[in-house]
Amino acid sequence: MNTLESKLGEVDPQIVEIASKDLTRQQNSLMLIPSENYASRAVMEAQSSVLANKYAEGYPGERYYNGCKFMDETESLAIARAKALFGAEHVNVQPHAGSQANMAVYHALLEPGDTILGMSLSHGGHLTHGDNVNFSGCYYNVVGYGVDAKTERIDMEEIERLAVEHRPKLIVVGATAYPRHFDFSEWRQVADSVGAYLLTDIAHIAGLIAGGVHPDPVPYSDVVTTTTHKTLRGPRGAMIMCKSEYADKIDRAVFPGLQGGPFLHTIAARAVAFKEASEPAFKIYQAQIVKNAKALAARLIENGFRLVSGGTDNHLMLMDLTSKYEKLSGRQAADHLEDAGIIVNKNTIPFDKRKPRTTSGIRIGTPMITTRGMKEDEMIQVADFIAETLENRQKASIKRRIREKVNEFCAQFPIYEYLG
Ligand code: DSN
Repeated sequence: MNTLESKLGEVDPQIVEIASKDLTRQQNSLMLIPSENYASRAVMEAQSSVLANKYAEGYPGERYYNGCKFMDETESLAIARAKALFGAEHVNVQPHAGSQANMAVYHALLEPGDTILGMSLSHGGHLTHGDNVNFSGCYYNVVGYGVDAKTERIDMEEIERLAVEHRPKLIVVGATAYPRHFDFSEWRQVADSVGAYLLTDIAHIAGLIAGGVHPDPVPYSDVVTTTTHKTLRGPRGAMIMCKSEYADKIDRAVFPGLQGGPFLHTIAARAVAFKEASEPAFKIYQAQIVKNAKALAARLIENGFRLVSGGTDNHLMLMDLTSKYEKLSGRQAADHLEDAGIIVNKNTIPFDKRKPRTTSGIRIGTPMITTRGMKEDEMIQVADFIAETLENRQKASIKRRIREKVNEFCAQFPIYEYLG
């Protein structure tokens, strides 16, 4: 865990035991949730450092507390590294999570009741892109867009039509379950044609962008938000990047608009992650994530599964279960797979007939299995484990046997080495 492990074991053995059990689960499972990753030991050490002990409301050089010299150094370093990594004009590293980052952008640039155009949750968007159970759907007038029924890809002519019809003040591009690239220059053109702000939410693909294997939104967007713990492989947290002209508004929206004291220990850990992401090995890692996703997708298709849009360009894929097992829901499939040590999440597919708690699909991603060193050859085995489990989902003894095989397979790719 960290250098405090022995002390923690003395003070609170229950917490150590729970964390140790999860470490074992993480080692022995095929973790395929595309929004998760294994943060490095260096990231986790920074997170558990003494920087957690300080209030530092405000920004470097302008704090509301004394004693912030080293908080300023920490936050300035994180900002400088993020700017260099993404080529951003201005960066705010304080948002505690992705939802807060998006909320801050709306708070900075919109008035309640303004119109936003965002991807519907059921087609792959995020709750904060305007879903009606989220603050974004409550306080703003939301127009949702989805994918084309035939291609299951975003149709830019349809986006343009919606923009012209509804004149949004802000357009959100980004997704949590969209397996294809975004062409950000086209989104910029649409935003310009109606005078809208362009917000790009790269939470899922930030690592791919930093690694140069996904088109870069920064030159085209007014504001870019991201979490730091997905493909970027840092600690849980978020940040906002923007053009200089929005810097003051964004900063004031984060603090004092929405948050109080920043979490400097996680900001330190973000700085570590940005340093790791600027190293050549990170580019190789990101390229491998994509190669693995393509190999996994190809083998799942060979196993008779239909993937939304026919495949993937990024780190994730959406599997439509109805094509092979009409009665099997995403929820049931994810539970059966967990029985075999394979962790995915249920997910709606575009035009899903089932509800979000049930779903007809599962979402599968390669960031974690790539972190532990798996390559294209291993993707064949991973896809075959998934297929065999779903085919034998009612047979507990077969699922138990697959679980043992998954254990043995995972043992060849120890996460302990990566975690230090
Ligand atoms: N919850 C995240 C995901 O799993 O994609 C999005 O915030």
